[in-house]
Amino acid sequence: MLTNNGFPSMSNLGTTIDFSPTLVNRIAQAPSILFLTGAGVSAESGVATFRAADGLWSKFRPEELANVDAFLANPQMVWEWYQSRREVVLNARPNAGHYAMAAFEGVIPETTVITQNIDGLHQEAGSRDVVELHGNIRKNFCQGCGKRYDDVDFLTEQLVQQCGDCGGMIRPDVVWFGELLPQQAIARAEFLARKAHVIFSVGTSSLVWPAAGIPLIGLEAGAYIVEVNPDPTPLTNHAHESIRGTSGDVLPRLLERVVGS
Ligand code: BV8
Ligand code: ZN
Repeated sequence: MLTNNGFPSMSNLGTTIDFSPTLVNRIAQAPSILFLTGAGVSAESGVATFRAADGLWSKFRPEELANVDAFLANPQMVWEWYQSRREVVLNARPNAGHYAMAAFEGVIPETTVITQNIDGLHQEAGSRDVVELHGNIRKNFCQGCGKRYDDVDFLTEQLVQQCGDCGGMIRPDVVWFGELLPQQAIARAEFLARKAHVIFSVGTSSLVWPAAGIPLIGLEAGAYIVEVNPDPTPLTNHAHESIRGTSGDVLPRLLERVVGS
C-alpha cells in the first residue's frame, strides 16, 4: 500500500477525474518519474504565464525583453520588467499543484522536477530535486565580469545596479533567448528523461527549446508521456495521455488515486 508520507491528504477533492488504470499502474510501479513544468503551474499562484491572452508577453514580445541585446540596448526597461516580476514572485506562494509534485517524492522515491520556471516555488513547496533549466529570478550576476550577487536584495532598487568590482550592469540570473541553458542542468534533464518511466509535461506550451524536447527524449527511451494542460500543445499528439485540466486540480487527485491504488 503506497502512502504519501504524511503530506496533507487530498480527500476533500469533490468530483473525481477518471484516470486511466494504465496511468495509475504505471506511476505506482515506476522506479522514477519526472515532471517538466512551465509557467502554467505557477498561474494558480498568481504568477502570470507568458503566452496567455493576459500573459507577460501580451504587452511585449520576448525579443524586446528576455534577451541580452534588449538588456544592453535598454537596461533600465529590462531591469524594471524583472523588478515587477520579482515583486510578484516574492509575494507568491506555492499552490496545490506544486505541493502534489512535492508529495509524489514520498510515493515514488525517484521523483524529479525539471522546471522552466524561475520563481523557486517548487523548492518552496518542498520538492527536493529541482532542476532549473532557465535560472532563478531571485539570483543575480554581473553581465560584465560574472560576479555573483545572489544574496543581495535588489527588490527596492528601481535603477539598474552596477557591479562593485567592474562597474558592469547586474542582471537577473535567468536564461535569455539566444543564451545557452546551464550545461549541467540541461545535461541532467536529458539524462533523467532517458531514465524516467513516466514523464509529466505540466503547464507548458511546449514551444521553447531545448526544454520542449525533454519529453520527446523520454518518449524515444520508452517513457510513458502524460501532458496536464487545459489546452492542447505541440506535445499533445506525441503524448500517451493528455489530461485537459489545471495542475492544481489534476495533480492532487492523481496523487490521491495513486496512493489509494
Ligand atoms: C538556446 C527565462 C542556443 C527568462 C525563457 C529549436 C527550435 C526553434 C527555436 C529554437 C530551437 N532551439 C533554440 C531556439 C531558440 C529559442 C526558442 O526556443 N524559441 C522559441 C520561442 C521558438 N530558444 C532559446 O533561445 C534557448 N537558448 O537554445 O540557446 C540557441 C539559441 C538560438 C538558436 C538556436 C540555439 C533559451 C530559451 C530560454 C528563454 N527564456 N525564460 C524569463 O522568464 O524572463 S523562456 C519562457 O518561455 C519561460 O521561461 C518558459 O520556459 C518558456 C515557455 O513558456 P511556458 O512556461 O510554456 O509558458 P507559456 O505561457 O508559454 O505556457 C503556459 C502553458 O500553461 C499554456 O499551455 C497554458 O495552457 C498552460 N496553463 C495555464 N494555466 C495552467 C496551465 N497548465 C496547467 N495548469 C494551469 N493552471
Ligand atoms: Zn562585474
